[in-house]
Amino acid sequence: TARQGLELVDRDESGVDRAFRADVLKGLSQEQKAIPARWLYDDAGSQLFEDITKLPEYYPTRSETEILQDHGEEFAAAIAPGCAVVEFGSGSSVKTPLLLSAIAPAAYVPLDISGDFLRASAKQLSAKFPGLPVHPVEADFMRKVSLPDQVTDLPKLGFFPGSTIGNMVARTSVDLLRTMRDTLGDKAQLLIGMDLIKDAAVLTAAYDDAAGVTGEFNLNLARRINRELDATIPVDQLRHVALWNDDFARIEMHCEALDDIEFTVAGQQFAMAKGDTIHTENSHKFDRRSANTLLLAGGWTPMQRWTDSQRRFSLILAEA
Ligand code: AVJ
Repeated sequence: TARQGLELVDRDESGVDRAFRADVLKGLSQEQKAIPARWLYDDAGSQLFEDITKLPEYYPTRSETEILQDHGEEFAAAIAPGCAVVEFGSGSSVKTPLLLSAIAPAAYVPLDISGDFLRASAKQLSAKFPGLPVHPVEADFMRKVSLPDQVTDLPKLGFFPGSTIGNMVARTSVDLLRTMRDTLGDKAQLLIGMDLIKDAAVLTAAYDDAAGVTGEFNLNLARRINRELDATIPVDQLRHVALWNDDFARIEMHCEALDDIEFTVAGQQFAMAKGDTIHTENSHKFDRRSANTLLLAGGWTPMQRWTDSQRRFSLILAEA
C-alpha cells in the first residue's frame, strides 16, 4: 500500500499486525481474559469513539471543551509565550483550535502513530491557522520522540487532553509521564486532562449509553479480532458491561459471555463459561490529590488546575 515504508506497524506475510495477534493470544490465555484498550481503535472503533463524544451521557468531551473555552486568558497568562505546542495524539478538531487560539503559540507539533490521521488533522489545522508552522511527527509517543529541529529553541508545552492518561494503570502512566518529560525537555510545561471521580451512576451511564453506541464500540474489538485474526468469536453471545471499580477508582469495560462458548483465534482454541468476561478497557478517574500524586510520580509539578462548571473534569498545568 501507499503507507508501506512509513508504516510503524509490524505485519507478517499475510498482513496480520503481529503485536495485535500477540496481545490477543496472550490476553485470552489469562485467567481473567484482558486485551489492551489501544486495540479498540481501528477505523471502525475510532469512528464509534467520535460518535460516543456526542452522546448525551458522555460528558468528558463537553466538559473539557467548556474548560478550554472559558479560561483562554488564564492559559495565555500561565503558558510560556512563543512556545511550541506538542500534542500527544493527532488532536481533536474542537479542543486543539481552542487552545491554539487562546495562547497563539509559535509552532504546533502533533505526534501520532497513525500517519493517516496525523496528515489529515495537520491539514485541517493549517487551514484554520494559516500563519502557524505545523510539524507533524509520525511516532509512538510511549517512547521518547525527537522533536523537529525547527522547535529545538522554543519553550515546549505538552498537550494531552481527553483523560487518555486514565486508560493506563499507574505503572504505565508514570512511565508515559516520564517519557513525555524526556521528549519535551527540562523546563517544559504540560497541560493534561484528567476526568474526575463522581457519582457512580453518572460514570456508568457515560460508559453504557442508552443508544448502545459504547456497547458497539466495545464489541467492535471482538469483531476486529474475527476480521483480522481469522477468529470465530460469537459476538452475538457477548454483552457489553461497564462497571465502577471503587478500589481502583476506574470504570472497566468488559465483554461478558451470555452462555458457555468456544472459539478459535489464529488457530488456538479458547473457551468462556457463561458470565466470564474479557476485560477490554480501564478508564481511571482522579481527585485533586490522586491527580497531583500521579503527576509528581511522573516527574511533573502541578502548578494550576481548572474544572468545568459541574466539576466533572479537570485540566492541570504542570511543569517539568
Ligand atoms: C478516549 C480513552 C478517554 O476512557 O473515556 C469512551 C474512551 N471508552 N467510552 C474514555 C472511551 C468508552 C475514552 N478515552
